[in-house]
Amino acid sequence: MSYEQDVQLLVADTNDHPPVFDTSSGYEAAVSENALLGTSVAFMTASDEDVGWNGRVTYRVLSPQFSHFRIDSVTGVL
Ligand SMILES: [Ca+2]
Repeated sequence: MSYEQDVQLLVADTNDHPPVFDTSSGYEAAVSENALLGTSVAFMTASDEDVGWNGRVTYRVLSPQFSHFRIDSVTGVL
């Protein structure tokens, strides 16, 4: 007795690529001491070769020394 069954396999992407920042233009920025609160001073951009959720890039400021800055988690505008 034998039996055959077709099976579909879904190969899902794994999170095996880290985000890579585009530093070709650098991230140096200067801001005037008289700048208004909320002034944009830099734009960060990174890409991730993974697809879907694993390729999603969000931005956060982690260093306490930059606690006066806020970054848009989606756009990367600092
Ligand atoms: Ca990734």
